[in-house]
Amino acid sequence: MKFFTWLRNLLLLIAATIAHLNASADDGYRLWLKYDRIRNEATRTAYSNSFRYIAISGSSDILNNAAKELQTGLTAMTGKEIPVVKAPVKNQNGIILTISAGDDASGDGYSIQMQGANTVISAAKDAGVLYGSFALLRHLQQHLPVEKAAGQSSPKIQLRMLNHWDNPEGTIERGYAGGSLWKWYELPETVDPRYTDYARANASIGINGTVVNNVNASARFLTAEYLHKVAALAGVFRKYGIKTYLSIHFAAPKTLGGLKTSDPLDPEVRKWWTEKTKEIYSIIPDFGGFLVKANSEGEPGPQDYGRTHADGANMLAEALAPFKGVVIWRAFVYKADPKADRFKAAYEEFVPLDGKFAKNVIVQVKNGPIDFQPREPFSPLFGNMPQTPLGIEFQLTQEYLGFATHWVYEAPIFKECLDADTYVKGKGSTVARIVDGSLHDYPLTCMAGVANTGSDRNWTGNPMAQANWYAFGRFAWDHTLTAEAIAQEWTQLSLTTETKSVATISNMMLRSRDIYVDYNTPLGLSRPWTGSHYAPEPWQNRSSRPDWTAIYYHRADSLGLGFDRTADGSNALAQYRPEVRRTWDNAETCPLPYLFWFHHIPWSKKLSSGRNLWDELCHRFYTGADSVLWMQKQWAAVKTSIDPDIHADITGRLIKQHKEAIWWRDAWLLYLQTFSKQPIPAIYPKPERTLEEVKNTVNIYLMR
Ligand code: GCW
Repeated sequence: MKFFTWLRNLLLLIAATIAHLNASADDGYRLWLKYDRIRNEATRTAYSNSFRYIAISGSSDILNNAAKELQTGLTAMTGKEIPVVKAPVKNQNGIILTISAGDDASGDGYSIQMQGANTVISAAKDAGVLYGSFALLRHLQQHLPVEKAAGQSSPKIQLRMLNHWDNPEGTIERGYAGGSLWKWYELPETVDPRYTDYARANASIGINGTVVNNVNASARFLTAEYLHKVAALAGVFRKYGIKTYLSIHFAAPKTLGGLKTSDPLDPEVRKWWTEKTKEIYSIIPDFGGFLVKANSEGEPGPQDYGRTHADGANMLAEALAPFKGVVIWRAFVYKADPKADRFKAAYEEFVPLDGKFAKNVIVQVKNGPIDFQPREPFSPLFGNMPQTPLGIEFQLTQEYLGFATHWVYEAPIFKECLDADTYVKGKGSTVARIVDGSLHDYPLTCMAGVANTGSDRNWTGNPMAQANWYAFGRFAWDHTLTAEAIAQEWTQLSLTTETKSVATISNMMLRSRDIYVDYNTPLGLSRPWTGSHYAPEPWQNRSSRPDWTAIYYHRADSLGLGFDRTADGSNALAQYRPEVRRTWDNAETCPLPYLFWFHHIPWSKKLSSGRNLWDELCHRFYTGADSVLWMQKQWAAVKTSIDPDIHADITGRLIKQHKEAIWWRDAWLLYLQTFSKQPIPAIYPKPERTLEEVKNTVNIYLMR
C-alpha cells in the first residue's frame, strides 16, 4: 500500500512538473519585456529594497501606464508587490515619476536621478517619463546596479515610426509572421488586448508613430467606416505616446470622392482633401499625418496630371497644416526605361525639387538607391536635398533577407548606412547627421522601419527577428549606439543573462548578415527582380519591364559580371561627392563588398583578395553556406541557457537555412559558370544538382 501511495505521489509530482514546464515554456510573446524573476538573491534583495513604491505626481494615461509597467516589471522580477502611490513615502526608498518643465532632457527625453535613496524619473513630457521608466526597466533586466541607471537621454530623431504594409483584408505585403495584427473586421467594437502589448513594445524602445496600412494603399482606409476602426487603434496607441498615421491612395478624390480628377492643382480636389482631413481629425484628434507612395510601381500620383511630387505633397500638406499634421512623401520611384539605370531614378526626380516642398513635408528615402538589398551603398539622395527634410526608411521585414527562415540581424545594415560619410559638407557629413537634422538644420526628422510584425504568437515569425524591431527603435532614439551593444542588450532581455551565452549569441548576430550576403548576393550582387524574392532565379530574363528581370541587375555575360556605374557605364557614381566616388569608381581599389554595384569585372580578373573573380565567387558562396553550419554549432552550445521551445524553434530554422544556403550557392554558381566557363575549384564539393535540376526546384517553388 505504502509503495502505491509513494508511486502515486511520484506520478503526481511528475505531472505537476510537466504542467509547470509547459506553462513556463516561452512562446516569445513577451518579446524583450519578459521581467523574469531574478535568480541572484543579492540582486533581487537590492532591487526590492530600492523600490518599495512607485509615486506619480499628476495623472495622465501615459503616466499611469509608466507606473503600471514599472509595477508589473519590478513585481515580477523581485517577487514583491510594489504599490503605486500618489506621493513619496517618508523614510522609504521608491521610484518617483515626475513632470518637470525645466527638465534638461529635450523633446521626448528623460532623466533618471538618484535623490537620496529615491530614484527619480523626470521629463518635460509624460511620454518622456514613460521612456525613462522603460529605460530603468531595461537596465534592471540586465541586473545592473541601481545607481548606474542615473543619466539623461534624449532622442536624436523626432518621428520614430513603424510603417506597416498591412492590407484591409488582413494580409501583409512582404509580411512573414502571419496575418495583420489589426483585426479590421472586428474593429472598432472589439479591441484586441494585443494592441496594448504592441504599443508597450514600441514605447519601450522609443517608437512614437505608426502607419497602420500599406503604402500600396486602399482608398477604403479613408472611408468613415475605416477611420473609426483606425480611431480605435489610435485610442490604444496614444496612451503609450504613439501617434497614428495613414498611407493614402492618391487617386482617392476620384475613386472615393467621385470627382473627375485627382489633379493636385484642381480646386475641387484640394477641397476634397481639406474636407477629408478635417473629418479625420474630428475622428482622431491627434492624427499624425499621411504617408504617400505616388507614381511608383503603378500607384497613382501627381505625375498622372503632369504635376510634380512637390505639387502633390504640398496639396496634402496644406490640408494637414492647420492640425500640425505632416506629409511623409516617399522617394521610392523608378521608371520602366530599358536604357535608364534604376539606381539613378530617385535622385533625378527629387533633387530638382529641393526647396519646393511645404514646411510640413518630409521626403522619406530608402537606405539604398535600389530596394532593401542585403547590402547596398547609401542612397545618393542623402546630402543632396539640403532644403528638404529627408527621413530614412529601413526594412525590418526580411523581404530580401530570407523571410522568417534565415537568421539575419539587421543592425549592421542600419548602422553601415547611418555611419556612411556623404562628404556633402566635408568629412563627417554622415547619413545619420543628415537624417537627424543636424547637418542641414532640418526642422523635421524621421526614421521609419517597415514592420516585421504579424499575428504569429511570437510577433515576428523567427524569434531572432525580434532583434531587428528592437534595434531599429534603439537606433531611431540614438544612432550613436553600436550594433554590438544592441545585440548584447537584446539578448540579455530576450534570451539569457548568462555571460558566455550572451557573448556567443551576440557574436552570431553580428556575423549573420555577412554570412547571408556571402551565400546570397556576395561582392555587391543584388536581386530585386519580381518573383518570390526568396527562391534564387539569377537566370530570370523575361518580364513586362526590363528592370523587373534578374539579368538587368547582375549583367553576367561572357566577359564578366556586374553593373558598370562608372563614367564608362551608367555614371550613377556622379551622383556622389568626389570623395565618395573615389572610393568606389576604381575597380582596383573598390571595396569588394561593393564591387558589382559599380563595376563589370572580367572573370579572370585578379582581385585584392589575391583570388581571381571566379575563385572569389566560389570562395564566398561556399564559405557562406558552410558558415551556417558554424551557426548551428554555436547555437547548440548555448542550449542550456535558452528556453527549450525557443531553442528548438531556432535549431529547426538553422537546418532549413543551411539547405537553402546551398540552394542559393548552387543556383548562382551553376548559372554563372555558363558564362565564366571555369570549374569550381577542387577544394569544394561539387554541387549535387545540375543547373537544370536547380531550375526545376525553383520552378516548383514558384508553382501556383
Ligand atoms: O521592395 C518593393 C516591394 C514592394 C513594396 C515596394 C515599396 C509596398 O517588393 O512590395 O511595396 O518595394 O517599397 O513601395
